[in-house]
Amino acid sequence: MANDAKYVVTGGAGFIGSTLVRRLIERGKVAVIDNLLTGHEANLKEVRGQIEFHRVDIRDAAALDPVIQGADTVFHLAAIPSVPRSIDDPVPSHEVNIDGTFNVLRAAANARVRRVVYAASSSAYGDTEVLPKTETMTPIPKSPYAVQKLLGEYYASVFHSCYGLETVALRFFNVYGPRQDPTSPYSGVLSLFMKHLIARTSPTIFGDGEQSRDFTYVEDVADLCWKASQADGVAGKMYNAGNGNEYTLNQIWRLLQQMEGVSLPPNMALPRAGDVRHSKADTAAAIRDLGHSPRITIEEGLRRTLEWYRLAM
Ligand code: UD2
Repeated sequence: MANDAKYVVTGGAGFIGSTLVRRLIERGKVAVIDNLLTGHEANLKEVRGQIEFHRVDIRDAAALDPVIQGADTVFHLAAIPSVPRSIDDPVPSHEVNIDGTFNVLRAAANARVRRVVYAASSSAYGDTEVLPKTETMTPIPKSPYAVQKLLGEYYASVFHSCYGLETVALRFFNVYGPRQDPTSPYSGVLSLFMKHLIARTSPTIFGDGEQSRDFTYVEDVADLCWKASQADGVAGKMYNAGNGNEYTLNQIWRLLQQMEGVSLPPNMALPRAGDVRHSKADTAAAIRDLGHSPRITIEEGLRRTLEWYRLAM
C-alpha cells in the first residue's frame, strides 16, 4: 500500500533502476536521479507522471542534497557499468563509481536518511577457487570496475560504522531482462544476444564460451532491493543478489537458438581482459537474512526478455 515515504533511486532511468521505480511507486513517493549517460527517459515512459525526475550527475555533490533531503530510503544504482569500459576509459568510471558513491552516501548521512541500498557487483569476487561464491570469501577484483564497486561496499559499511547511516550492499550477479540497452559494445551479453537473435545475425563470444554466469532476472533483483531496504539486523552488511545458478554462454546461446528454431553459429573472438571465468552466487545468506526468493527460471526469464525485445526493436 502506498504511504508518504519518499524513495530516491539513483540511476532510476537505467535498466535495473527503472524496474525498481515501477515497484516503488506502489509504495510511496519516488524521486529519480539520473544523468542519462547510460539511462534513458524512455525507460520511465508510462510512469513518468507518477515520479519526480532530476537530471543530476552524482559527481555533482551539491545537486544531490535537495533531492535526497527527506528521503526514507536511497537506492543507489547509478554507475558506469561494464568491465571492459572501465579498462578502456577508467577515469569516468572511477569518478562516478567511487566519488559519486561517496557523494550519495554523504548526502544520505547528512540528510539522516533511514537506509541506503547500494548496488555492488559480483565482479568483486574475481576468480575464486571455489563455487558458489560466498560473502565471506576474500575479494580478488580483476578490473577497475570490480575495484570501484568493491570500494563502494567498503564506503557503505564505513558510513554505517562511523556515521550511523544504515546501509546494505547487494552484489548483483549478471542481471538481465526487459529494458537492458543493447546498443553499446559494452552492453550486457544477454541484451546483445537478444538483438542478434531477433536480427538473425551471429553474436560474438569472447573466449571459448565456456565461461559461466549466474544470470539473474531483473524483477528478482528489484524484489531483493526492496527486501534489503526493509529487513532488520542487516545494516552495514553485504549480500549476494544472485540466483544460485550457473550457465555458460554457449549453453545460453544454444537455448536461445532452440527457442527461435534457428541456427546461428557465434563468431568466436579473443577473451576479454578483466573477464571473470566462472560466476555463481551462494544465496543462503540473502535467503536467511533478507527473505530472498528468486522466482524466475532462466527459461522463463529468457522468454519474457525475448518477448520484450521483439516488441521494442
Ligand atoms: C560484470 C559482473 C556483473 C555486473 C556487470 C556490470 C562478473 C562475473 N559479473 O559482468 O555482476 O556487475 O559486470 O557491467 O564480473 N561477452 C561475449 N560477447 C559479447 C559481450 C560479452 O562473449 O558480445 C562475454 C564477456 O566476455 C563475459 C560474459 O559475456 O565473459 C558476460 O559479459 P557482460 O559484459 O555481460 O558482463 P560481466 O560478466 O562482465
